Amino acid sequence: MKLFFALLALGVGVSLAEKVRFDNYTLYRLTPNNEESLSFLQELEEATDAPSEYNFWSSPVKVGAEVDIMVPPHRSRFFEAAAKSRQMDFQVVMDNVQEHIDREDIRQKFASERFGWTSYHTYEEYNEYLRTLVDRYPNTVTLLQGGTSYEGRQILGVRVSFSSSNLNRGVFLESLIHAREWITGAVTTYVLNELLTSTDPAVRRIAENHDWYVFPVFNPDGYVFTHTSNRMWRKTRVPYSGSCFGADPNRNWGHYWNSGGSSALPCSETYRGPRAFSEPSTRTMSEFITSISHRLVAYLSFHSYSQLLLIPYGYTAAYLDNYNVTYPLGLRAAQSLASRYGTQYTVGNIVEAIYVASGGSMDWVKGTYGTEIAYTYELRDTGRFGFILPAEQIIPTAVETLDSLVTILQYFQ
Ligand code: 0X9
Ligand code: ZN
Repeated sequence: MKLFFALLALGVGVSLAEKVRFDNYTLYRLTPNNEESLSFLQELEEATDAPSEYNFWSSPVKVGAEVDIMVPPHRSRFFEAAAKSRQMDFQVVMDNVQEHIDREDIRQKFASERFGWTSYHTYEEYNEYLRTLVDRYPNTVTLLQGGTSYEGRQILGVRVSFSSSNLNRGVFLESLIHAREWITGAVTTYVLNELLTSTDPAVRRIAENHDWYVFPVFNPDGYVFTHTSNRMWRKTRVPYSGSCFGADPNRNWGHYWNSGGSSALPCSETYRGPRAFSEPSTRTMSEFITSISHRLVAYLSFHSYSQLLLIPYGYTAAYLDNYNVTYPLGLRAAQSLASRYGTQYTVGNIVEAIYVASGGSMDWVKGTYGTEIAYTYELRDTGRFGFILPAEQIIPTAVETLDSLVTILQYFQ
């Protein structure tokens, strides 16, 4: 009861069981054209602590880089005027975000009973799916608990190994570390299914020559929250000061933690947390990764959206480690991806392709263990639907992504 009144007092505007709605919320795209516009947008982001306010789908981090911002109807006049007065051109990408969420909800309701890739799934459904794979392929699939979240949820994954001695080198697939990026868990589970069932010789080869570690829901508390309360939630759900919850689980890892591109403010979408590995989910998963690190040849992290294939590191623009191998290989992977349906990806170092972002999981894995292959995918699209990518795009997105994985892994047994 106390919590309920606390929420009311904070003007959060939702009862405990209700979902935040985004009726007539507009998604704008605009580009800060100078330092003044950039700091205006940054201040707006940092001042935002209620789900009914501005929601940054991407962060304003540099002059000249596009930003997508969802604006509530009672702020749109102010927002447009503020943009105009600073000579920032803006575009309306979506004029009623709730409509897109409703469409997604309807599809969920009518989705068939069986697990598949024509709709998105809940945390429980993903776990249930992993368990059925163990029953169906007992000699090949092993259920693993990689970690535990703040709210006590298991972070489940599977190992897929066709080698009786489990001596193949390991490939790790991470998704849904950012809760609202629903396409990512759909893609990694689709890939998992193909590893077990595909008859394509190229897929069979990469499937059987590696041991696979697939963890579809890295941030279970955040992901559950996107289904029960706020579709646009990104972070963990650890309570922090004021009325703010969650650190950004991709700013919380202990390799050059707090070295740019993360926020000290608990309300920010890129809050790095009070210290490295403050979040139970990142800490426990890092311990699990440590336990298998000597076997890993590849660590692949899946995000959305923007259609990018990103190379470490997020704290420096320097071309470190084996960039001279991973950059050309990344270009070839992007070519394979495009050859399926023409989807264009940009390949590059994180800092060059997007922005400084320190404390990411991939940086920690590569920086700590020297894993040869480390990429972060930013999957479809480039902003037409953003995080609310229609479910009919799940299979095409997954198919083209698998093409690129074949190209990458053919060369690293
Ligand atoms: O900002 C991020 O964490 C990722 N982009 S997103 O829009 N999905 O939030 C980029 C991750 C870059 N990777 C690392 N910094 N390791
Ligand atoms: Zn992300």
